[in-house]
Amino acid sequence: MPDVYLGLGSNLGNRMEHLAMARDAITSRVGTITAESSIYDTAPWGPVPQDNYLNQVVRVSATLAPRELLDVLHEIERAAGRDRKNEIRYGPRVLDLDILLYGDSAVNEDGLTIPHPRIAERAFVLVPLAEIAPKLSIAGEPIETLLHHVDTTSVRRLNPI
Ligand code: A4P
Ligand code: MG
Repeated sequence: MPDVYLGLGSNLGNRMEHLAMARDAITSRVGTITAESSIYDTAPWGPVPQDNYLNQVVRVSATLAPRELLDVLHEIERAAGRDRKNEIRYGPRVLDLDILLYGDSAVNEDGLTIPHPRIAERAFVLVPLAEIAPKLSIAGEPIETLLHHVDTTSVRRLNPI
């Protein structure tokens, strides 16, 4: 089974609870979580002014094909209260679940691109991903190299409770 890396994010409501709910739902509906990063408090990335996010990356032994996985992730987002029809791109959200990597597969379909096309620009993805997969390469680039090109100062690791 391929190792799948998922990015979790929340910046509305009880952010911790949304991430916990997402991990539970991923475990029961997608597959065993084989690694999880710390949780990070991160400054908002992108053009929309908004509150800080909590972000985390998990590795899952996936039993679902990429498209089925995306559908299940959307259902989990909906169950957390996300309403895609009434939100702005890159804006605030109760829960965002992104497929970062799906083994070594490349997927380029309508509405699904893997590896996730914006990994390299996002410290809030690279820092937790490097924590659990320090030897990973993305499109031929070692994650360590990618990390050198982003500003990681506003990605703050929370102490485990
Ligand atoms: N989609 C295509 N490929 C994928 C993939 N690999 N994984 C499609 C998941 N979805 C994928 O997703 C819109 C559509 O992308 C989905 O329906 C699916 O068909 P989306 O999550 O609403 O947003 P987006 O436009 O794809 O943007 P993206 O790049 O996922 O942005 P975000 O992360 O959702 O933007 N700042 C911090 N610090 N932390 C964050 O988590 N998140 C956002 C929200 C903005 N700023 C942030 C954070
Ligand atoms: Mg997203």
